[in-house]
Amino acid sequence: MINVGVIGVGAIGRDHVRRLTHVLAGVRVSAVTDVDLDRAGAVAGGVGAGVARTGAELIADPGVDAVVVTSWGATHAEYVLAAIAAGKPVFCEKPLAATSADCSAILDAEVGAGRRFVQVGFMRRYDPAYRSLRSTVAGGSLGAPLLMHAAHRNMSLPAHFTGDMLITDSAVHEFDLARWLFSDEIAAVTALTPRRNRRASDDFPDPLVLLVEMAGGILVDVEILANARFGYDIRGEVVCEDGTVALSESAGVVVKRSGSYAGPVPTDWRERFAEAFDAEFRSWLDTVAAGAQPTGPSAWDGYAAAVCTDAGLTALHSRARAEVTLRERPDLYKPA
Ligand code: NAI
Ligand code: ISE
Repeated sequence: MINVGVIGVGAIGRDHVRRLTHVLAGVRVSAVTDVDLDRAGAVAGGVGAGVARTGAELIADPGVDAVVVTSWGATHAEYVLAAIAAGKPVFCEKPLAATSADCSAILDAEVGAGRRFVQVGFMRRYDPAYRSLRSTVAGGSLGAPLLMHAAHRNMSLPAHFTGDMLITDSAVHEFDLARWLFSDEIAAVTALTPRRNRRASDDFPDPLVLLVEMAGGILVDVEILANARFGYDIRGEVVCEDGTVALSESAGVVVKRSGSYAGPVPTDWRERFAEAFDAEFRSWLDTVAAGAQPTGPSAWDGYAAAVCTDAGLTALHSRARAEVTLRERPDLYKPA
């Protein structure tokens, strides 16, 4: 039985506690913490876990074999570094850290330790539809990929969500996806702000369009829409020389009646990516149980995505194309 400690039990922290308790086998949540200790107590009480007063205390707890970090992005680096220092596997929700400099410090810590401890929560890599999209492109039957059209539409976002978070918290998924889908790095990012949604405040760039240039020449356009209202709508279509491949409408039934057809649209990431979240944790827990290094998205992937979000912020604020320059990839993160 793997004993997991969870730091930060807000929206996704609670969902992962549920998953670790009721969905996945061979694991239990042994400790939780949150800056809101009442919230930590309520969650811990529901699953028979202990409450740690701080993240540091939870990481040091000998009853915690592995750590899940689901607090706010700006707090991730501190906990991930502490877990590496304690020699414990750590699953960190995206973004790995708030800046590429913080991510770089995490790379240095793993390189110093001589092994990987970190898996980053880029769960879309485990989504069956995205996996099929990727294998179709890689299979080559459609010819070389040229373009990708992507849309990331949230029904609404929490009140504390800032304009910058549309890049650091939302578009970070597309940056990782583009790198993974095309096995290529991102070279530059440009940000465009079309007519503002009437539901957005003056300084909130909703919608936002990012033009993402891959090093190999593929161009990815990403629509970020914060107030879609009708549902959580994640779209992706890759245009290749001899055809296209796209994510289909959500799984489920389609009803045809009176000359029209309709089907369900998910309401949020919990629903749309439930299978992907389960699969990413299965994969992570398998490596934890085996005492092996994680095989999922690495600290390098978290770092590369953060360099892209840094560039996206520069592009948004300067209204200029921002280039992406990565540090040299340490051997630890080179493909075997
Ligand atoms: P939230 O605001 O609902 O929950 C965050 C929790 O962390 C709160 O309970 C807060 O009190 C706690 N917290 C904040 N700072 C802390 C600290 N220093 N130590 C301990 N606890 C602390 O936020 P949400 O939506 O759950 O997001 C958390 C993280 O998960 C973010 O990094 C976000 O980007 C990521 N996320 C990932 C998703 C995905 O699709 N992979 C979906 C939603 C969130
Ligand atoms: C949230 O943090 C997530 O990661 C969701 O997957 C994303 O759709 C949303 O925009 C973010 O705020």
